[in-house]
Amino acid sequence: MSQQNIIIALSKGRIFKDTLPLLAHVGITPKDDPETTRKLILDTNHAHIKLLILRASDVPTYVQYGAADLGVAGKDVLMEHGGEGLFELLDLNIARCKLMVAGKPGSTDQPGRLRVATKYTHSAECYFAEQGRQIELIKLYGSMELAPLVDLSDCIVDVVDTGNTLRANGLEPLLHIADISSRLIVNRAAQKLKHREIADLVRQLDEYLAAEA
Ligand code: PRT
Ligand code: MG
Repeated sequence: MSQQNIIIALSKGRIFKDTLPLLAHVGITPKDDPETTRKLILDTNHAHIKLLILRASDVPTYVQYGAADLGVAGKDVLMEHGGEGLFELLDLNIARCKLMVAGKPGSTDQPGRLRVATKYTHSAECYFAEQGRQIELIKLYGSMELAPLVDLSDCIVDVVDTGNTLRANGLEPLLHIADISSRLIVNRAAQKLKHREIADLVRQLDEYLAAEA
């Protein structure tokens, strides 16, 4: 039986770096390094397996529409996307961080409507609705830490790892929204049509992750 093509969507930076050892374990080696090549489609040592290099927040979209069969995306990105048409196959336990409300100490204690600056508008809306708190959302695309410093907002919602970026700007993590790690995702069509290849890959990755844990 001939092997079906498998396209895996990834982002460069920490997700690519942390996914490389996982791919190596299942015998997949990219032919180029996305940090140095300008190519957005990377060949691998297997003719039927290619990697797409995307903006982290675009990975779920490429997989949802079938432009990629599989993808590696942070749970923060998946929560924001909504997960329509996607299945989470594995928690890869990489690129771990926490989705947090952050700000100057005590900034969420004030009564009334909180002004929340974030790129995670959906997650922020859900979280504060659950808490029964009225907020005003201010959509940003980056450098969220700046917003409370210039009084654009009372607080921010962002992912935090070491907390160094917050600290360097006089902010601190205040409220925990979710623990985040990256997930292997698939769309319904690939799951059905490429079941054998994907199940094989998932089994090997799962064994590796279990041994690492
Ligand atoms: O950069 P771009 O806008 O293209 O997209 P992105 O920032 O979403 O991508 P990328 O590659 O930075 O992150 C990909 C995924 O890694 C995210 O979706 C998260 O699931 C996960 N991840 C893990 C993180 C971090 N740790 C992290 N620390 N994503 C971002 N950060 C940021 C953090 O917000 C802070 O600004 O890194 C900065 C340093 O963090 P501290 O707390 O260690 O100082
Ligand atoms: Mg980034």
